[in-house]
Amino acid sequence: MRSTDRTLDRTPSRPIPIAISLLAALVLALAACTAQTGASAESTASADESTASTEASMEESEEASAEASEDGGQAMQVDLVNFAFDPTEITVSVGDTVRFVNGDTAAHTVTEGTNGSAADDARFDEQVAAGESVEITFDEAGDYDVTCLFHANMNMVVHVE
Ligand SMILES: [Cu+2]
Repeated sequence: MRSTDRTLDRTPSRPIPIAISLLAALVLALAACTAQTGASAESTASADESTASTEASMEESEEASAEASEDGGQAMQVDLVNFAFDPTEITVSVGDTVRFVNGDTAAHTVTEGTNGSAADDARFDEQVAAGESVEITFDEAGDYDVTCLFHANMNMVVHVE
């Protein structure tokens, strides 16, 4: 088959209709052959790629969960976003410091109390400007209600144990 190809390839300019149609037929046949080979090669390659990408995404999710559990270990950040505490409930150990991060463009407070009112003997009452953060250390076990004096619907609980 190959030797025939070469012979025909050397005589492409000869105006012999039969030779040309033979050549054309061969070229078509070769093209079909090549296309099939190429197609199967591509499907094999894409199968490999999809396997590879599945493995990659599995690795990524494993890394992500590892990071999440690390963060969970440190765990002591509360975001003030969209006029809400996030999360609205956390549990920390005595002596832990919680960082309250204001992600809003408005100021908030981190105040012991509920529904926008400070507790009578509030142990913390910190104003947090937009984009700023404040750290509060919880030295005594107990459940601490936390609110924002500016936005009565901002409430959360910190459990210290
Ligand atoms: Cu607020």
